[in-house]
Amino acid sequence: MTLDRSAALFERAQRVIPGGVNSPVRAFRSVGGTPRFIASAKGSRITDVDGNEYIDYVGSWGPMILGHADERVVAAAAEALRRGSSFGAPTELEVRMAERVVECFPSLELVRMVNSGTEAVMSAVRVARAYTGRDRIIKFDGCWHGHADGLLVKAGSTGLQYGVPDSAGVPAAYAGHTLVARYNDVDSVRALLAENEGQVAAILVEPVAGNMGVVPPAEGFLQGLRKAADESGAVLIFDEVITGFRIALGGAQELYGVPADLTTLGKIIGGGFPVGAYGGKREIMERISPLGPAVQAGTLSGNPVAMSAGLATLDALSEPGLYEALEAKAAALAEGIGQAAQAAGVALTCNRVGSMMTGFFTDRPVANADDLAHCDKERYARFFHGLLNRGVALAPSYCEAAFVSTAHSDADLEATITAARSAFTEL
Ligand code: KE4
Repeated sequence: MTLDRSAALFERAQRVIPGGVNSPVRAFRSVGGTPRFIASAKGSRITDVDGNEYIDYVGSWGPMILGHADERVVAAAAEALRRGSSFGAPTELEVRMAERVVECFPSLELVRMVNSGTEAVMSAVRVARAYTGRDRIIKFDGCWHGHADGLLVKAGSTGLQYGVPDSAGVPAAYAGHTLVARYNDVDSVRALLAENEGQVAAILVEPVAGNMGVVPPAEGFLQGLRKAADESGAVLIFDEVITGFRIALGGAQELYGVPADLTTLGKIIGGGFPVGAYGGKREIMERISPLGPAVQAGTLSGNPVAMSAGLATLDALSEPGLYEALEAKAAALAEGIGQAAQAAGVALTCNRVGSMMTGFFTDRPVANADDLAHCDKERYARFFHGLLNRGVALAPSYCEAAFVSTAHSDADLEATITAARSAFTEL
């Protein structure tokens, strides 16, 4: 496998882009080696600039649930583009997107489009503070909600993998309003609520964590957060940027039957274009301008091309039986990789919810960020490269998710399991 062009591009990139990448995880720093510069992608496959092809389980970190360059999405985006890429004025497409989101998420009465998941969560936190008149928020160790200042506290994903869960450049005054609880531990939330009585504006959670690797909610965890929020007057915010339309059409709220007060979305609803959204109860969302005093705005919010690509994606996801088929594929993959690890005598814990999953190199459960301490990160890095060299692309970080798309064929899954079987023998 030659990597000459990726290596040369990475060299060039580092002269003009911090770390040579526009998002840190892409730099391969936590797994080592040469980041692959991608030339194109189609279906379940991506091809790098040296012509190497990979079965892709990064899926652009979640958006590509239909696989890459899905014809329906390409056609919709191209058609929108021909009518003009951006107007800075309302369009019917935004109304249709909002209606679809509200239809799929019964807890949402009003929804606002923005341009990233970061912007969605930042805005949701602001409106929760405006609604409650309170300043503090509770987040969970290992959860990532994008890079808004106050959320870079014990942050997962980029925070975890680069050992900076508390980012430089964030004034203590901002971070000081952020309280950190332990995932899957409602008592840790109740303790913070008691210590900060009447001061907590929101409990913010990934209802299925995807940024400390995949960590499902323990039995009763989400229900416990719902009860704690109701009793304390805090707004319950489900960050469904990953899980929204990923694990069910109605996300984690559909799967677990626990409604949030505010929900954030992103990734899939843009079909691969920049997007985010936040929404929830009318009485809360009416605090946002132009109705209320909480300000939020965006030049490209509700962009017609992103809306078209997103709507085409959501149309395709509404196909009866689609999520059941996706579940079966992901379950088969997880089962096959688990068996391959066992056959090679490799300790592997696989956490999976629907078509998002993570294999942790440990023989113990992984139920919160503390549990990552007993996971072998170096082994993950070796496994990552073992698969990459065999034409399979996982996330270049132990604390991210792998995503199965509707475009992954049974042959792709078989090839992946075969590659894993071989890679496990070299760990
Ligand atoms: P963006 O600002 O990257 O669109 O979304 C931020 C965000 C918010 N909430 C959750 C639950 C998220 O997972 C994310 C972003 N996810 C990461 C991967 N874990 C994006 C990849 C990256 O940072 O390059």
